[in-house]
Amino acid sequence: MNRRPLPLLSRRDRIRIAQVVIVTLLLVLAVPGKSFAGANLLSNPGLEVVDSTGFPVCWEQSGWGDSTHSYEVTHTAPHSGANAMKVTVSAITSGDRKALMLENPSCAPNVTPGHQYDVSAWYKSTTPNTVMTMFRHDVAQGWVYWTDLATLTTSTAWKKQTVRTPPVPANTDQVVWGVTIYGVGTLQTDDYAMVDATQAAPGTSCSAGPACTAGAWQVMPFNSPVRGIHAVVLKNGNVLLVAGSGNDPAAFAAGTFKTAVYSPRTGTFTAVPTPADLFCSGHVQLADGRVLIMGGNKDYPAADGSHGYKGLKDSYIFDPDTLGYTKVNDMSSGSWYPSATVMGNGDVISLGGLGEDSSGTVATQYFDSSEERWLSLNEANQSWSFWGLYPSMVLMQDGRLFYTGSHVFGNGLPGSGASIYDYGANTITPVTGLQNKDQRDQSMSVLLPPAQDQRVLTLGGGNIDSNPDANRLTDLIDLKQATPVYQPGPPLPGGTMTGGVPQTAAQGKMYVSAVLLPDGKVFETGGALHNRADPVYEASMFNPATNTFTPGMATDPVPRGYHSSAFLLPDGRVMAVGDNPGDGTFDMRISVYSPPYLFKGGRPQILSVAGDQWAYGTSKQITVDGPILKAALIRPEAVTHSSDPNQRYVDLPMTVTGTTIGLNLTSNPNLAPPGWYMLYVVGTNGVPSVAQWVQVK
Ligand SMILES: [Cu+2]
Repeated sequence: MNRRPLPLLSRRDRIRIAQVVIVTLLLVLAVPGKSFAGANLLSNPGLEVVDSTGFPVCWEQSGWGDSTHSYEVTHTAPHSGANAMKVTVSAITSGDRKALMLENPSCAPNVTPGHQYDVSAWYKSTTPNTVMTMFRHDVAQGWVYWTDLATLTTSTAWKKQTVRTPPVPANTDQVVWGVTIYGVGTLQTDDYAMVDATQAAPGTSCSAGPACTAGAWQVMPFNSPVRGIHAVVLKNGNVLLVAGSGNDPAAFAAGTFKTAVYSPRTGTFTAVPTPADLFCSGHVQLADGRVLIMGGNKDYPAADGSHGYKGLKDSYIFDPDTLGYTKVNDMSSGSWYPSATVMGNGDVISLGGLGEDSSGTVATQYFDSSEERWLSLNEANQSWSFWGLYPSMVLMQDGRLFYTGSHVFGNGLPGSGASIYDYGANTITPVTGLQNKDQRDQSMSVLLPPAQDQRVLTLGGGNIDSNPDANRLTDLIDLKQATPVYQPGPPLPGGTMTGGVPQTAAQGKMYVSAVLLPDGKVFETGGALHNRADPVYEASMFNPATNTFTPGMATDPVPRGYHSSAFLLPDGRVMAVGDNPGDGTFDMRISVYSPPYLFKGGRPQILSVAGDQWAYGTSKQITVDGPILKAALIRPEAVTHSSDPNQRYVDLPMTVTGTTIGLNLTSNPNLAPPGWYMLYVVGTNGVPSVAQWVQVK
């Protein structure tokens, strides 16, 4: 039974000859140490959960060469539980057979470069021709052979083999390992374990050292080929990075506009021909997962000062399947820095930005998703209001839009700086309570998890015109109230400036990134103290259940100020791109954050989902490999300039029957606008699964 293609066979083949030598060396070098009380990082370590074919979940049969062999999940005298794995080779002329962990993001344990791990398995073997073998996932090369660890001597009784790995090489994020048999005989295994052996942490559930509480960043060993100003997570897990001219007037003059699609699992990029200068456009995923892109840069400011930035009317749909842009009709007004919010019916409302003549766009621009076109001015309700640049417009459960006060460039809107816009009734109602509304430039607003609670958090901000120290303000609002009013939230934790200089008590940050995580917390990261200057190194975790920040999360080693973004990847990590300081340079580095939950144990496995289409108000059955705490849908991000008004986390109440779970989707499309979502479950150890993609419709 081939459970997946085995692209590594040739590589494994090549290293076969060297194995005996390596094993001998490692047996000398790798002294098994005492194991600490750290979490077992493996999924299904006891082989107790099997899939529909009866084979253990997260394990696979592999190997190469010419042999007569069989795999069996045996129930006869396993080391513990009901299952052990038995590999029998009855004749062999070349090659080997392996029982190996699955090389996928869900099953492969996450590791930290530089750390060592104690790996162990219980076994019985009738042949000494056996070896524990390890592969690693290199962020630039994919899965590659890493090392052999230890032979398993013959034993008729259950015996435990423990070996400590060498330090994990740089640029590694996951490993898999297993046992190989390359002689005639029978090898049984059971009760695998893998524990971070780097930090002694007796009595805790995590032994990964500081990463247990702070998480950890990795800077990729390659750069983005484009200036990562706009980032959209696509329905296939890849990331659309749009630069257009990338804030480079020379590129604009040359007509050089760039887009790349990044594949996080392979570290590869695909260049996409870009039809217009989509620099500072708006973007949002449509119900079918294609990306609607609107506006962009018609011109840079004139050298003689006769005009400022001008907005394009152009609009395109990017298709993740064909990697192409298709033009749709023009918007009614030019849009440089427009917002884009998807509505419960799948239509899109775009507000704000600068028009073709550099003046503020006052039109409400409405994209009809069924006709796939922008309505003309008089087909859409018009309030003729200027909403500023990238106004954060969050869809409320009753279909109105909450303007959070988060915006880009300069002062907030006149009045209280926040409001509720009812498109249908064509009314705008002021919302009070936003603190210091004229210093919330490039703050960030998020609809807190779960969307059902209808609470918004707005974080930080500054003002590029008056250029004060950015602030630590946060504001919370409960949109379920009849007359919602912002209340002051806890201050953003203080960070450090360049050189490790601590911020003063009054200093905060603008260019904030806030990312909803599968466990229902909000990771906030990045930022700077001043206009395109003075990066702030600070990251924290906001818990919506307690309205508190946990300070001291690991900070991105790369400055992330103007034109930076951070967003959730399907595997539960956070990716950050961009930084465009005042000297005009652009930081092309990519960093990826592993939250603390990735160090606390094996990941829960979503074994099956009853189809990827999901109608409102219905329950979807999934099966999992063990008890889970909760389940949620997260809308993939489409972020730029600290602005992603569509980011949301939709709680899925569960009907639990053992490991079969009915997930109940809201009947209100305003809580979960149609589109592709990432479905996560969270295990009892607080560790989230890798996402499964489902389409809500
Ligand atoms: Cu910009």
